[in-house]
Amino acid sequence: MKLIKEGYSKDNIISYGNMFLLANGRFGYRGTLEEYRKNQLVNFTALGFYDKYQDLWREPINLPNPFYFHVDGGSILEDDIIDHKVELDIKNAVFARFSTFKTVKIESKRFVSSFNKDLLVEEYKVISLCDQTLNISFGLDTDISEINGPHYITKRVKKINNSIVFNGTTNERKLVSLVSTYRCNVPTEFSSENNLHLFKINKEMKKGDEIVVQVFSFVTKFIHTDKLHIFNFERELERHKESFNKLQNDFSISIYGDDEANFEVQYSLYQLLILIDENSVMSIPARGLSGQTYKGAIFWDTEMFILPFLVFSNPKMARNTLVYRINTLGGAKSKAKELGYKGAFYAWESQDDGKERCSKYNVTDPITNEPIRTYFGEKQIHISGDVVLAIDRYVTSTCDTTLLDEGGYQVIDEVVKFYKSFAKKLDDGKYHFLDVIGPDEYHEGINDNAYTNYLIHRAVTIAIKYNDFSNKIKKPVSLEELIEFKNNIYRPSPNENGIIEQFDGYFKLEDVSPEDVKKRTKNPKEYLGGTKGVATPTRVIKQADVIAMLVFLRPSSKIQYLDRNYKFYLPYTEHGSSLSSSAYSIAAALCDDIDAAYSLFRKSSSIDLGGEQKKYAGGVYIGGTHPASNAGAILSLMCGLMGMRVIDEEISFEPHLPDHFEKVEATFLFRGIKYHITVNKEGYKLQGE
Ligand code: IFM
Repeated sequence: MKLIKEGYSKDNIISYGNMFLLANGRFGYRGTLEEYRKNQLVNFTALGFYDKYQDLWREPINLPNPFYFHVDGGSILEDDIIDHKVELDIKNAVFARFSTFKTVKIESKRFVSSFNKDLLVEEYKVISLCDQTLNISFGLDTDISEINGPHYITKRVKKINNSIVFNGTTNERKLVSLVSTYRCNVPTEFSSENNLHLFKINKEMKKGDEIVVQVFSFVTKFIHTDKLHIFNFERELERHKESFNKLQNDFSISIYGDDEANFEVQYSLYQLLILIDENSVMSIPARGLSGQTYKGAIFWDTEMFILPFLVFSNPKMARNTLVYRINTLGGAKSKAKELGYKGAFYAWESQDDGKERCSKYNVTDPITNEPIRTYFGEKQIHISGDVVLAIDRYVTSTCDTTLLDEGGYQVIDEVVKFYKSFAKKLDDGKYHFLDVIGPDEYHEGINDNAYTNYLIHRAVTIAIKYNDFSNKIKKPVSLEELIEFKNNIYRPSPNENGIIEQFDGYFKLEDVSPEDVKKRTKNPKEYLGGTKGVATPTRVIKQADVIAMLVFLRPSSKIQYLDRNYKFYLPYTEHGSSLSSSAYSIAAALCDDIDAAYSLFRKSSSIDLGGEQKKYAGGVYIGGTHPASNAGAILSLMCGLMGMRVIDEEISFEPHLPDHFEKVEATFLFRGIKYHITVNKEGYKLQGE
């Protein structure tokens, strides 16, 4: 199955870079063409390898580009193109390019090895279309694309035989080494100039003659250039495919009767599978490995959207993302302490060490370029509860309780301790959570956000459930205290119309639609929320909030209000975050609003395929891929349209399929058993292996 785009337009350079992204959970290489440079956003991004330059945002580093090629008469940036096509084989994670110019034809194939995680491979072929003398150059481009760089204080390049060895030192004094070997079927000369370290060919060519270059680029300090001869293109390609295919063994999902939607789902799955590294000690950043956007940070996206997919498809990787939270507990405790609380307040934007990396000025005014003060890091306290919920989801879906002993329970305890120290017991004898931000980030500093308060109640319930597991560790909060806390957490109740108020005072805000609010902006990139945002005095919200609470937590005493809340909040929701549509799609399906469920599901599944996507938050570029939306699409299909429910460890389905779907088939893991499910409008058939 392939994603194919024909023709060339410079307007697509950035979006195709995301769309044709290759990655292997450790490194990402954007789907750019070989003649591109940093202005075309060539990014070879490393997961978990961050650097800070001066007082700019700390972000993941990019490596130099080993796949730079320039052919006289064969550059899409300089020469007229006759035919052009790019392809992504999404079952095998292989990128290919075919371009015909007047005098040459170019064909290339590239993969980021899923087998050998430090290896990236490319084959580049130039076919002469006439008799001519041809100039070709290829090699390493060390003029690296960086948002908040420069990240290298030294860049040393050495040519050894047919290899180029790069050694760089970052501002944080970390060493980066990349060894790239270039195998070519004709002799070359070498020279370095202006950050381009190039092998050069000047050759008389007859019509039909071919020049083939194979590049093996290895990220390491330890490989000796002598060892690079061990790589064989075909063998590495086979190993890579085999390894990538293995990731698809335990999970698949197919829609029959809607080829477009089915393709988008397979593509969403691709975007998720390229982020799997079963040996990782890191988690999955909000923009995956598509570059440096959002500081390469891990947000609640992973716990609330990606992890539910991972427990069904790759429990090992699901566990890794939680081990990452266990390993970064220290960062969460320091953050709580710095802000005057006890326990663990996880970073809103978390990197390798778990410290808060969310800037106090996360967006800018697109007209004046002035930074705008935001409070995401200080006030979005739901992040800690999201981690607890994910731990519980992992344990209940896999039966792997070892995670609790290996730090999981400690995380739960420290989170509860944090919430206890954050809570204010008011005159009504209830614990309130004041001055927070909920998933709808537009309204800052609000009191008693429904999502947050219900989530905290659930987190404490989880702490009580696992209390026995914590025998070996010192408990920061006793069982009696836990029970007292839980029983007295204030959770806003539905009003006389059955609507749960998103936060205290929300109903009093101006009743206006997102479309009308947007008409009040002076610039299309303007940030709608925060102190000065046009949405702030209104009911317009960025994304699912009460609906996220009802859909993700399904509180048994409130779920009967889903329908009324869905109808109430949907018209106020801007879906300004890519996370929103999948939560609403599930709600819509459960409320039998199938048309809306289907179109919101398609909004999630097409996010990285050129559909609508927000590229700016204020003046700050936030483009890239959207793994949480990719996972959200799969969840909307499973938990919304197919109506999957897990009650008391029993799986059941209540289909809400659109009329044109013949059936949906899926394979997934649950509690160590592999299931096959077929759902059609009449019902479902579930089989365990
Ligand atoms: O985590 C989200 C947040 O909910 C909305 N802004 C973008 C973040 C990263 O996807």
